[in-house]
Formats: sequence, structure tokens, C-alpha cells
Amino acid sequence: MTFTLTVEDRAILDTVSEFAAEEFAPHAVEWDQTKHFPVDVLRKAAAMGMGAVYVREDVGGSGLRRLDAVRIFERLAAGCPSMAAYLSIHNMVAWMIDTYGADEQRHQWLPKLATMEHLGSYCLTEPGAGSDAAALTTRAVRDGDDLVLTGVKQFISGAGSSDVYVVMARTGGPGPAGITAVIVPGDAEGLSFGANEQKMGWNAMPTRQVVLDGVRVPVANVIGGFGNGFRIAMNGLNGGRLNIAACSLGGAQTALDRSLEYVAERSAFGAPLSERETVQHTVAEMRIQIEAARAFLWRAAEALDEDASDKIMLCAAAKRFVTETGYQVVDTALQLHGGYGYLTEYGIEKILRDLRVHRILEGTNEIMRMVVARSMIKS
Ligand code: FAD
Ligand code: 2MC
Repeated sequence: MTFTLTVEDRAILDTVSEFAAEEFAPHAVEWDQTKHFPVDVLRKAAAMGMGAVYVREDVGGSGLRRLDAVRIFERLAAGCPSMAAYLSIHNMVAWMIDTYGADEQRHQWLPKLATMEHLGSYCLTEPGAGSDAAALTTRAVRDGDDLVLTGVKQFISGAGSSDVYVVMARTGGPGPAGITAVIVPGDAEGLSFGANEQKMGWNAMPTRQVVLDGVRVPVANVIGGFGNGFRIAMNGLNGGRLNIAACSLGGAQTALDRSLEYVAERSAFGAPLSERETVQHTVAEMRIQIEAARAFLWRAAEALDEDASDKIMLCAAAKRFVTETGYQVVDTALQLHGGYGYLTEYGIEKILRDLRVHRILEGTNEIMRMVVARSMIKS
């Protein structure tokens, strides 16, 4: 493992940071307030290779590693955590098709996902099955050369705007082995969406129910064969969990950077806040937390790249650690800003609201602890 970035790594990351600073950061608060999903800006990100970061190049992907991806998502999140997070989900969908799809499916779906002419959504959670994802009840019943899907998916990011829905549905008996991953196009008959949920954060992207009412798709839309859907969904989430953690890290880094500017400018008791030793120790601690989180995240990303035997545990552990560390750093930044941190125009409270949900989605942090515990304690 090397923590030293090559000249090429630096060039890529500088370009991503420039993009996030120019295209995300100036609009992030407004998008949050107006609940605007900036698809045009996402397509600009895709034109730079961020629509399919770790998808193979023959279908328009960038062919990069997970280690590159977490660095890229951190830089994107420095401009807007929620837009970086949507890009992460879209990338997870594209990766699942690239990795488990047949060549024909890869060529059918991925070129437009890579450019983000088509957006992707990942549909696992249901109203009655969140953490216990293997209890899902959406059914896909075979009818000749078709599958007919019926059920409701809950909290689906990008729903209503997406063109490609990867739906985990039950084609067999109970439990993980009865689940199959199916591609449902956004214009399929019988597909509809709930209202856009009112949320604490992540307001720049829609979160809606996906309702499947007798949706008919060809059996050819099954990814990776019948009964493999749970494994595919979980493998998608390993990388997703790292990317969500990277989004927390990017938000935390921005909050620290803004805090450093703020404490240098703001005076109290006759001197800039930055001259107070307690303030200096506070920003030092923020930096220490960020460095530790970043090192852990890169370690887990490399384990995923190398298909290490402990990759599932490391992805879960890093997700738990980095999302909670990132949240705490942003909370400290808000405190350093005093009352101004609580105001929308300073942008810190928006980062805090965005990062709060990273402790819940892509597997709650309680489930991450369960995954880590299971890797050590066999029952
Ligand atoms: P529950 O599973 O009901 O959990 C409730 C509480 O119980 C949690 O604290 C949980 O940690 C705890 N708990 C549950 N089981 C255990 C246990 N065994 N031990 C200890 N504690 C436990 N899902 C998708 O499929 N696609 C998406 O795009 C998507 N986007 C989302 C966007 C947003 C904004 C949100 C809020 C959610 C999104 N989700 C998505 C769903 C998300 O993954 C789930 O909310 C999450 O997995 C938790 O499920 P749940 O909400 O049903 O909570
Ligand atoms: N990677 C690869 N395989 C995995 C895996 C992972 N992370 N987690 C489980 N599996 C495999 C596991 O090895 C087993 O395979 P096999 O049958 O070959 O041995 C199979 O999947 C079943 O696993 P378990 O026996 O552990 O199943 P169980 O139901 O007991 O627990 C649990 C599974 C709780 C770990 C899983 O349901 C889970 O991760 N829940 C959290 C749900 C979640 O993360 N939702 C996120 C939704 S997406 C989202 O929020 C977005 C914003 C996009």
C-alpha cells in the first residue's frame, strides 16, 4: 500500500477538485433549498469520466480502481456531498451491470449510463425490509420469456428521474438465495413513483418509492442469473459503502477548511480565535480525525481492489468509522462558527444535514458493526 499519489493521480484529483469547486460548491446550498436535481451538471461530471469510474473502458467506463474512486468521491463531496453521493449510487448500478451482466447487456445499458444520458437507481430497500434486506418481498414471476414484477421499493435515490432501475426481486423461496437482480427501464408500463420525500438533507436529489405493478420485462434483463441477486446487491454495496464514506470525508474536509478561514478572521476578546490554544487544539483534532479516516478508507479500498479475504469486513468497518468521524468533524466546525454555523448561508449546517444520513443508508452503522462482529464471532 502506498499513500503517495503519482503525478497522474494528482492531475486527476486536481481536475476533480476544480470541477467540484466550480460546478458544485457555488450552487450546493441553493440546490438544497430548492430541491433541484442538477442533471445537466451531473452529465458534465460524466463527460469527465465520473459516470462510470470503475467500469471497463470498452463500454465507456474510466477503468479506474476503487482506491481512485474513493479519492475522486472525496473531492467531489468537497463541493457537494449529496451530489457526490448520487454519483456514487449511479456508479454502483453501472458497476453491477458491468461486473455481472452478459456482454450483450453491458453493451446495451452501459454506454448511456457512462455518459449519464441515462441515470441509474439501486432498488433494494422495501417498506418492510430495510436492514434485513434478504426479507424483501417484491416478486418477479416468470411468464414465458418475460418476468412480471410486483412490489414496492422504499427510499429510492434518483427515483422518477432515473432511466435504469436495478431491482432486487424474489424469484425463488425465502432468504437471500431466492433473490434475483433485474434491470427495469424507467419507461416500463406499470412502473410509478411515490411523492418526493421531505428530508433532513440530501435535498438535491429525489428520494421516492418505486412502485412496480405488474411490470413486464424480458428475462434477458436478469443480471448474473436467477438466485444471485442478493450476492450481487451486497457486492455492489461493498464499494458503495466506501464511496459514501468518501462523501463524508469530503464534507468534513470542506468544513475544516472553512473553519480555518473563519477562526483566522473572527476576533473575540481582542484577538483572532485562531490565536486561542483551545481553538488550535480543536482544529488539530479535526485534522487528526480526517487523516485517520482517510488512511482507513484507502486501506479498505485497496482491500476491495485486491479482492482480499477480509474486504467485506473492512468495507463495513471503514464505512462505520469514516461516516461517524466525518459527522463529528462537521459538528465541531459548526460549533467553531458559533451562531453563524447555524445559518444556512454559511453552508456548514447543510453539510451536517447531508452527512447525517450516511450513518443510516447503504447499511446502518449498527449493521456495519454486526458485519464486523460476524467476521470474528461465528455463531
Ligand atoms: P430498519 O432496518 O428498520 O432499522 C431501524 C433501526 O434498527 C436502525 O437504527 C438499525 O440500525 C436498527 N437495527 C436493525 N436491525 C438491527 C440489528 N440486527 N441489530 C441492531 N440494530 C438493528 N435504499 C435503497 O435500496 N436504494 C436507495 O437508493 C436508497 N436511498 C436512500 C436514501 C435516503 C435519503 C434514505 C434515508 C434511505 C435510503 N435507502 C435506500 C434505504 C436505506 O438503505 C435504509 O433506510 C437503511 O438500510 C435502513 O433500513 P430501515 O430504514 O428500514 O431501518
Ligand atoms: N458482500 C458480499 N457478499 C455478502 C455481503 C457483502 N457485503 N454481505 C452478505 N453477503 C453474502 C453472504 O456471504 C451470504 O452468502 P452465502 O449464502 O454464499 O454464504 C449471503 O450474502 C447472505 O448473507 P447473510 O447470511 O449474512 O445474510 P443475512 O440476511 O443474515 O444478513 C446483511 C445480511 C444484514 C449483512 C445484509 O442484509 C445487509 O447488509 N443489510 C443492510 C442493507 C443495506 O445495506 N441496504 C442498503 C440499501 S442501498 C442504499 O441505502 C443507498 C443509498 C443506495
